Amino acid sequence: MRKNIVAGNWKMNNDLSQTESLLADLKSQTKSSDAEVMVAPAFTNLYQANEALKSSSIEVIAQNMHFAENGAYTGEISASMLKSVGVKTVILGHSERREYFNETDASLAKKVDAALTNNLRIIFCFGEVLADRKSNTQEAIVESQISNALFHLDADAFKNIVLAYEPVWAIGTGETASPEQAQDMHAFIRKTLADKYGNDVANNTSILYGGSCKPGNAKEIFSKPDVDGGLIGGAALNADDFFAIVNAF
Ligand code: 3PY
Repeated sequence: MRKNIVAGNWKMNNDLSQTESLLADLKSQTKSSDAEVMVAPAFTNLYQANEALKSSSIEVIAQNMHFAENGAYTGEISASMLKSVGVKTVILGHSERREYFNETDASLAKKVDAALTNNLRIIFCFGEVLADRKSNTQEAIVESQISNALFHLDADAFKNIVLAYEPVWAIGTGETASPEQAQDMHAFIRKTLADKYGNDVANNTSILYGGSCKPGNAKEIFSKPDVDGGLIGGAALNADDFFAIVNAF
């Protein structure tokens, strides 16, 4: 059966000492839900974060990676580099990567393949922009993002894939999809998976919601049957807020 997951995407926030201090705050929190908990600090702090969380159940994950194994890609980080500092899960396709770093379905398909080849679990992000929602094309957009980057895979690959629906109009804007809008899209995503791979894959794949998820709205969003947790932005930078979300199941 699929798992509930709450993952904190720290984005480009927190230097080493701020990372250590937030991790200490996170370690002092009490988890009262069954959710798997993950945090994604900056690349520079992954090693120390992993060391700091060794005795805890919080997993340290990465925010991105390159598709090549190594080579002349100045400034980039490979899957094996992530593995060498203890990372087992990577976020791919976040809307900020798509918008500011020109990531496309095609480049993401290559990253997906590289991550799976290296036995990394993937949190694969996608979602429509406001203009798509206004023109009521959000389902077609989401379906194309998923199929272009993932549907060359076999069913077995989905054991290592978590999906994260993040409507771009709700990221960093304070806007949130209503719990009903989230549920409608998550049900559509699950049906898209079922149509391609069958009910087993569809029912066993966790689908997270991302986009201004916070302590005040997490409970209602997570109560929806097809929402299996959240990818959390701003609220993940405060241990009390983050754990209020973790414990919202
Ligand atoms: C947000 O909620 O701002 C996110 O981008 C989560 O990844």
